[in-house]
Amino acid sequence: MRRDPSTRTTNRPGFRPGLLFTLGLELLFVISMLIKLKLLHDNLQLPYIDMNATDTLIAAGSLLALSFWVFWLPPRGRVPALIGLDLLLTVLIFADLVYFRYFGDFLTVPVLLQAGQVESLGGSIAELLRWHDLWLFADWLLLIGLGIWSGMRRRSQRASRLLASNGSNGDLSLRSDTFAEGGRRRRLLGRFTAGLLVLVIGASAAFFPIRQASQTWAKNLLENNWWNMSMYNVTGLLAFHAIDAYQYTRTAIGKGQELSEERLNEINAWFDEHRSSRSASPGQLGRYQGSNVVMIQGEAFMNFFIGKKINGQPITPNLDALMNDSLYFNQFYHQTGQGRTSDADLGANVSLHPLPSGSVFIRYADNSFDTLPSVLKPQGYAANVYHAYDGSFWNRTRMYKQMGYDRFYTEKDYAQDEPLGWSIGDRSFLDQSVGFMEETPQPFYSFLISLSSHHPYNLALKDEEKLDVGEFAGTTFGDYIQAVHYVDSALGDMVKRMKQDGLWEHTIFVFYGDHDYSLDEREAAGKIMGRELSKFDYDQLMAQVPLLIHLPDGALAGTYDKPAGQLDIMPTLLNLLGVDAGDYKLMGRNLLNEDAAADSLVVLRSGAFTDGKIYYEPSADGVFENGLCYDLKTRQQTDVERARAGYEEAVKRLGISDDVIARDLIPKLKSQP
Ligand code: GP9
Ligand code: MN
Repeated sequence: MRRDPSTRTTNRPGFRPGLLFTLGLELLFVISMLIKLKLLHDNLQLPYIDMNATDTLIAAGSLLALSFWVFWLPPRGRVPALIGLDLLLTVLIFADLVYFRYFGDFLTVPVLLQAGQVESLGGSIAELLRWHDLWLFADWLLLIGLGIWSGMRRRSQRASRLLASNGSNGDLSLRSDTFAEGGRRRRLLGRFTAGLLVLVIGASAAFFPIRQASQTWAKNLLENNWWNMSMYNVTGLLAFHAIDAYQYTRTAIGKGQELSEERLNEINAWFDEHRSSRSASPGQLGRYQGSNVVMIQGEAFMNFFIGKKINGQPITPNLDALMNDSLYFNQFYHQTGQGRTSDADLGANVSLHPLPSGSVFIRYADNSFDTLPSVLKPQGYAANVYHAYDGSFWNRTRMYKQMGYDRFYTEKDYAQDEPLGWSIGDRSFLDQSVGFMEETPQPFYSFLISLSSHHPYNLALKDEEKLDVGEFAGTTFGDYIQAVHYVDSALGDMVKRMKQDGLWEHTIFVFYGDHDYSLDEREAAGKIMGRELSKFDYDQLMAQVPLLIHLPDGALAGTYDKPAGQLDIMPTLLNLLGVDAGDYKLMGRNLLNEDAAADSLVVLRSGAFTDGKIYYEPSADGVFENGLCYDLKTRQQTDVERARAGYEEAVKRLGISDDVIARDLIPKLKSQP
C-alpha cells in the first residue's frame, strides 16, 4: 500500500541524542568516573594525601578533557563512545588498584612495556582482589542497559528512515534537502563549539591548579618527581598517566635519536683513556675474590662529626673503632643531584653521574646498565638489596629489578618491632637484614640503605640511646647528632653480630653516606669540629660524606686523604673481587690504584670539582670565569685559571655521563670494538 506523502516520517524528528542529551550523558559519565576515582583513592590509604575539592576539580577537568571529542561525533556514535571510554577508564583504575596493592605504585608506560613486573604478580593476583572492588563496575549494569536501548533506538530509526525514503517525493525532498543542509551546518557548528568548550573548560580546570602547585609547594614536580604518589597527590590519577605517557615518549624519542659517529667515538675514547684508572695495580686484581660484600648507604650521613666528641662523648664510637682496621677516606664526596638517595645509589652501584634534573631511577629505569649486582652475578654471587621502606619510593622496585638484584627486601619483609622515624629503626633493620643474609647462599653482595637519620631527625629515642648534646638540645642540629649517634650504635650491633655469626672474616664491609643533611648550620658544625668554618669550609663540608672499607683480613687499614667520590666505589670493589673494572664503561676509578699519575679528579653534579689541590665552585650563571677557585692548602681563593683544565674535563665527564644515560648507550658502547 502506498502511503500518503503528508503522513511520511522524513521530517518527524527521530531519536537523535541532541547536544543537551549528550551533555547529560557527559555529566553522568564524569560523575560516575569521579566516584570510581574516589573509590580508588580511598583504597590506597595514603597517609597525608587526601582528595580535596581541588583534586576533584582536577579530576573532573581531566575527564572532560579526555571526553570532549564525543561531542564531535555524529549523534549515533556518542553513546557507544562514552560507554567505551567508561570501560577503558574503569579497567585502568582497576588495574592501578590491583597493581598498587602489590607494588605500592601505579602502572606506568615502562612498567606495561616491561611485562615482567606485572607477570611477577602471577598467582597472587587473586589475593589482591576484594569483593568491594565490584563497586567499580556497578555502572556497567546501567551501561549495558543504555547500550541495548541506544541500539534498539538506532534500529527503529533506520527502519523508519527506510520507510520514509520509500515514500519520498522528488520535489518535496529537494526542498527539504536544502532545509536539511542548513540545519546540518548549524548542528555541525553547535557540535564543534560544544566540544571545544568542554575541552577548554576541562583542560583549564585540570591544568591551572596543577601548574599552580608545581610552581609553589610542589616545585619542579614534573622534572624532579621522586615518587609517583607525590605526583599523583598533585595531578590526580588521569593527569598522572597523561604526564607519564608524555615523559615516556619524550625519553624514548631522546633515546632513539642517533648520536653522531663522532660523538660516539669521543665517548668511547674517553672510556679507553681512563681504562687504567679503573683497573687494578699489578698483582692486586682479585685479592679478595669470592668474598661477600655488605655495603651500607647511610642516610644523610656526613663526615664532619666522625671521630669527634660532644660534651666529652664520642658521636660515632663504633665507626671510630672500626676505622682502626679499615680504609677510611676522609676526602670523600657525594656526587648526588636532585635524585638524592637514589643518585647516591646510582653513583655507587652504576658508577655514572646523576642527571642535571630528576632521578635516573625514575626517568631511565628501563635502561641497560652495568651494575655491581649485574656484574657480580655471573661471578657466582647472590645479590640482594635491603631497605625497610615503601618499595616504590624512588621507583626502586622497578630499578632494582633492572639492575639485576635477585631480591629487594622492602618494609613488607621486616617485622615492625622497632617503630622509629619513617619506618623501623636502623638497629632492627640492620639486624633483620643480617638474618636474611644468613639464609642467602655465599658469596653474596648485599646492599643496604639505612633510614633512621632522615630529615627532620627528631627520633623518639630511648634514654640509653641518647647523647647529652648540651646547647644543641631541642634543635634540629642536636636531633641530627642524636640520630647519627643512634645509627652508629646500630652499625656497631650489626658488626658485632656479623663477627659472632662468622660472616665478618669472609666479607668486605663498606659504609658511606648518601648526601648532606640539608641544614644550614655552619656555626654549630664548626663547634663540633673545634674551629670556625669559612663559607668555603662549609660548602666543602656539605659535599663530603665518609667512606669506610673494611677488608676481610683488616689489611690496608688507614686514613686515605686522596680525593674520592661515590662513583669510585664500584670499580674499587670489582677489582678487589677479581673483575677488571677496566672492561666496563664506568666513570669512577679504582681507589686502590697505586699509579701516582692516576687521575684524581672528583666531579660533583653541580659542576664543582676537586683534584685534591684545588676546589672549584661554579657560578650560577655557568660562566667559567665567574666561578670560584680555592687552593686547598691555603684554603684561600686563588686564580680561577688554575681550574680551567679541570673544569673542561668536569664538563666533559658530566656530558658523557648524561649522553650515556639519556641515549641508553651502555649496550652500544660495549658492542663497539
Ligand atoms: C626513602 C629514603 C629517603 O626511601 O631513601 O630518600 P631521600 O629523601 O633522602 O632522597
Ligand atoms: Mn637520603
